[in-house]
Amino acid sequence: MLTRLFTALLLLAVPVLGVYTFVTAADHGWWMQPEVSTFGQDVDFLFYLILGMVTFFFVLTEMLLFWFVWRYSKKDSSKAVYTHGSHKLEMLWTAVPAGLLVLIAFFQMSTWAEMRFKGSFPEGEPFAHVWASQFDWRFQYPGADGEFGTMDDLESPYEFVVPVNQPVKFVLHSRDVIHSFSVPAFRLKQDAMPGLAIPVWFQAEEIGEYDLVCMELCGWGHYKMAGKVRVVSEEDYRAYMAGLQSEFMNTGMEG
Ligand SMILES: [Cu+2]
Repeated sequence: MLTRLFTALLLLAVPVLGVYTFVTAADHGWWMQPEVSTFGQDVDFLFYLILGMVTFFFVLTEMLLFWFVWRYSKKDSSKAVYTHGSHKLEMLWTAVPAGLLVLIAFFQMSTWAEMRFKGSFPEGEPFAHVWASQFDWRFQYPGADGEFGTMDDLESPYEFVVPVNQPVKFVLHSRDVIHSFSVPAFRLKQDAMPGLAIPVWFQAEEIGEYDLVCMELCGWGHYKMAGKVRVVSEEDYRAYMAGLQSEFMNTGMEG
């Protein structure tokens, strides 16, 4: 009986501690970084919607487990009911998750369209090509002629510099295996696939430095495949490009 009581209390502790950790996570710095992109709020809304559903059913099932173990922890002469299943119950627990999935599918449509549909992409040439390889990120800019694949292309490793409040479209590539370009503060994640050129876009709304991490286990050095996205003012962006340009020219002359 004691073990059953202990088990019951343990089952009670799991949801209580789970919810407590969730509620106090932000105070401990365990929560998500604040979002700073135009679609960040929409992604967060979907995240909280799904988290709410999951939390509800998690707490409900844990409480039921607790209640049954507690209720039947006494040793008495009552007999358990033997059942071959219930058609009604099976219908119910198929229909409810199916309904919830349809609900999620409905709510996510506009966000998905905004982030991934071709029609939502900013017009014009891409801003940069981003190359992932074991184990770094390289950012290729078009240089003074505004065209990619020419002699004056500029390249910088690890640091992606973009202007604030402007849509930034880039093309994502991989030189070897599957990587994933992820900037948590932008709520943006896209796999880089060898052989594919994948267009991606975002618009950052706050000046600052944000972590860029590889979100696909890509080999022994995956953990250090980190970079920065530096969001700067229009002026600073131009100055950065000019700096990159002169660095490129100088290296050319000395080399
Ligand atoms: Cu990687």
